[in-house]
Amino acid sequence: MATFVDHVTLHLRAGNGGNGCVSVKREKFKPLAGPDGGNGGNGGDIVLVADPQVTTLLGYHRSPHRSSSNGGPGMGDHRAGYASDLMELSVPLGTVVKDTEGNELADMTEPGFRIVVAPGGQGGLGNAALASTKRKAPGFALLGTYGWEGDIQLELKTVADVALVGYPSAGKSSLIAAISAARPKIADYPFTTLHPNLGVVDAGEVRYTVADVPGLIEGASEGKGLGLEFLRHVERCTALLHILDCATLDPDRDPLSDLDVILGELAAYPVPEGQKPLLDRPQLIALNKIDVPEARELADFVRGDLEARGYRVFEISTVSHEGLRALNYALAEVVEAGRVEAAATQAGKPRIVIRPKAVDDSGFVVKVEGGSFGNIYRIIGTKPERWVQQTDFTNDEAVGFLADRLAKLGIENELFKAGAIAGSTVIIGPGNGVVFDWEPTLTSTAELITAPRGTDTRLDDSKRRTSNERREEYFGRMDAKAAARAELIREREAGMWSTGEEEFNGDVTGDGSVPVKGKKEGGSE
Ligand SMILES: Nc1nc2c(ncn2[C@@H]2O[C@H](COP(=O)(O)OP(=O)(O)OP(=O)(O)O)[C@@H](O)[C@H]2O)c(=O)[nH]1
Ligand SMILES: [Mg+2]
Repeated sequence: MATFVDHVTLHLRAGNGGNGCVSVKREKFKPLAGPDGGNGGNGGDIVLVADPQVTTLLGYHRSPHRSSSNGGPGMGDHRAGYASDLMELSVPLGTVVKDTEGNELADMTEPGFRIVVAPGGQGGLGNAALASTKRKAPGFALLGTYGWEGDIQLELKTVADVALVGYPSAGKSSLIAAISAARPKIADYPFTTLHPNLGVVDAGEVRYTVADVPGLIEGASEGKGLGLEFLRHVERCTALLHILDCATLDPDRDPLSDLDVILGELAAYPVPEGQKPLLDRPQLIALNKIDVPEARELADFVRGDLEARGYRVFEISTVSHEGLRALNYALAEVVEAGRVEAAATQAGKPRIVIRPKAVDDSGFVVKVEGGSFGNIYRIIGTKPERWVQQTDFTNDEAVGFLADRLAKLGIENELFKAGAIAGSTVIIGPGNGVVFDWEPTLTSTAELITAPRGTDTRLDDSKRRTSNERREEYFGRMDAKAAARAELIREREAGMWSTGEEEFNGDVTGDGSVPVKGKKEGGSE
């Protein structure tokens, strides 16, 4: 049995960038004639391309691991490394690309549509490219970065104009075989069709596609029979054609109740956002098997009822081919009308101009995490993480270059603000990342307190009192003194002090009513 695959998880690994080269040009009389190490080549991207020639995801089902090649390393004498070719994976039209969380990345409905699903790594700069007026002979080069590695999901949704729906053995596959060149399996047992079949029909000027999906039964929305799973393939159709079996031997079934059951199941199918629900699309009815005399009678009998419900009804036989022509032309008409409507809505829509947004990878955040040996400061950001990947940690010059780059980005300031001190643990990147003991390069106090330029926070909170404050303070002190003296005098009068008149020489400024013998009288301090 041919396998039908409409769902694949691809495991991708894009190529890594090549390392830059450290090299010094040597000539006979110029042993150190300047740096000439070339750049590493970029790793290959992995690109999905919508290709009308491809009809199945089977190849990806059988070999889901795909990887593009790495970039070559740079070489001496300014030779750049090999830049890897991108890898193109052709997928059928109608493939929906999702990430592992199920977020839609792209809908490949246009032939030739391309999407980079796994970007390759960047090649590292060689020492020739790193040379500048200040650093004339760099003794280091940058390493290549890693290519993207991960999983994506591909989901195939057939693109057809008309979808045939109905009970098993109603004659859907027979109809597609009768009106198109498709040759699906036909047999008199239910669920002959296990996957959708596509047929192309020519009706005069109009050419349209018809999809036959596995039969539906009552409870399909709860997973009975083959369930509603395959309705995914009719999501994009313009019109539905109900095939009703008028020659069924089952005494409990008749075309009208069959139709109601199918309508109920279709109503339960959730279409993706932004698309018309299945039952809002044009629907036609074909009463099949009228080559059988009883079936023709039954068809004539129910026709009126169906027409009264507003359907266009066709009596057909896929065996004798009766009524097929009229049905073909009617379907062509509906499809054509649908195309005109779609074109009109497209024309009415503002034209979408896609301007690639500048990728803002300049930002970074410092996160403070508690650890058993004090706080850990984690730096998350595209640039710092990439720079760390590009650094050869066995080369001190390269490490110094990294430190300069990080400081220039403002990471030191942010670390100060977050409360880091010399010796704090700093990690760049998620997970274990790269761990440093931080040695700040900033030294002056003014920088330490990170005040804006032209200000010094040390001067801000001045402790000098105003003269008013001083005066009040002075009077307050005097009042307190007077109160204390008055208290003492009262206590003495109350006889708490036996003698001590001689020792008490102070002035009375309190209530002053008690004459006290002393050396000075009425004087002030
Ligand atoms: N007499 C008669 N038999 C028909 C007609 N159309 C289909 N059949 C028979 O009905 C049976 C089922 O036909 P299929 O085309 O396989 O039905 P289907 O709707 O595709 O069924 P599933 O794939 O199981 O959902 C076959 O034995 C056909 O020969 C018709 O117009 N007249
Ligand atoms: Mg079938």
